[in-house]
Amino acid sequence: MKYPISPDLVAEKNDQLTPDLQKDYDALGEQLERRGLDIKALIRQAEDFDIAVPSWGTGTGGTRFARFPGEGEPRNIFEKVEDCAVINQMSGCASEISPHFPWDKVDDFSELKAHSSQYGLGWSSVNSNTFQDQPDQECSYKYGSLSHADAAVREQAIAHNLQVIEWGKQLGSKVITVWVGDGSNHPGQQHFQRAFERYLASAKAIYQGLPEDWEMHIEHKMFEPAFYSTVIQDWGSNILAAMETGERCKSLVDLGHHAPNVNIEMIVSRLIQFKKLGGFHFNDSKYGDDDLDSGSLHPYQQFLIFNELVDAEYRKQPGFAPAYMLDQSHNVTDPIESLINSATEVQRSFIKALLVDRKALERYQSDNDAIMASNTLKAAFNTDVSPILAMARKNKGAAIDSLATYRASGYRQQAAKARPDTGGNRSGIV
Ligand code: LRH
Ligand code: MN
Repeated sequence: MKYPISPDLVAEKNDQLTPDLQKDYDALGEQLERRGLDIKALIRQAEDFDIAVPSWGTGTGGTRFARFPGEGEPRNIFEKVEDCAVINQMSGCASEISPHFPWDKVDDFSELKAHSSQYGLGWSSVNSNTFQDQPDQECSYKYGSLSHADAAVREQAIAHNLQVIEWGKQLGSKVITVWVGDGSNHPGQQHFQRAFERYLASAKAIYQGLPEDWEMHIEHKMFEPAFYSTVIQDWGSNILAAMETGERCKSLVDLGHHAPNVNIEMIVSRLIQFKKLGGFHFNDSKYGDDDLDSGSLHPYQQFLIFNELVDAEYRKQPGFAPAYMLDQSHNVTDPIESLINSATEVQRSFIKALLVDRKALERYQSDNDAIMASNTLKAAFNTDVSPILAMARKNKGAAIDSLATYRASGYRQQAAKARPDTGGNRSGIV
């Protein structure tokens, strides 16, 4: 196994922090035992938790106004893999990469697979892109792709998705995520039903090419790049499309793709109930699709989402196996630091949700005891599970204090020397 940061440095830093961690861990263990919870079982769950990292999140992101590249930007998917290896080595819970095509296209996928394997990294969902025109493209996606009025454009978009599946098979992926920006900017510009019918026909054509052991995840989004209507605008259009397309076609929930204050945890509950929850793009937002760091603004909402997910596991909900992934844009932070932080913050929401006394909650719910039901969730959320997360990292050879160890490694400064900015590398989303 190859490590981008010296394991000796990680061990040296961990040795300094272990005595205090052990004290905090033992104290939490005693507290949880009094609540009928076994900290050993919780740490195993923390060690098993994993979330995929978006390849496109490793470069500095920007907005339509500007992008301010950081030092040592990854210039290609091979360097993005190295940065993802750092995120996994420091966080201990990010062992898969989600690529985006054609941004991450290579000539030799076996070479890329070998490159990732040496770091112990795998490949999760592959993402297609029919929201940008490529230089050598026949038809433009200006007026849409899978729902375009012109059959030739739809055929081109379908062919691209089938090609992405072929590339994904070479990397060992088992899921394709399909997000399209199709929609309209003017009332009357698009016939809602005909556009949706064209989309459904295209989705079925992609599903026809889906290997038996794969899933297809449809991602909804309220607006942008379309600003009046979007063909897959909300979970309603999404679940209808997933139900129409096929059993292994499911809905993906990107947290930032909803209007402010939408009850996302209830959407998750509905998708679980109808076996149509494919997975998540975790991030946070205050206004639009801000793609900010997960749990940085609404940690209680993220906890409530995991409360639904843990409840489904607790009830042994059939067909429940959602894929977890981050989807963020890092405009003012070191992307590696934000992704380490965010992976851990999503892991934190999961472990806190495991602390919920579900028997008591069920009782309070049937007794309509709202305050005690709410307090039962708050008791879990207000528990500081940091010692469990840190001990899980230590046990996996990751860093007890991930950001301090990453900064002490000087990895970013070394990357800056190794990756001279040719001004051309535009790895983040703009
Ligand atoms: C759309 C989206 C989608 C990706 C893109 C990079 O906003 O969330 O998941 O394809 O970001
Ligand atoms: Mn997304």
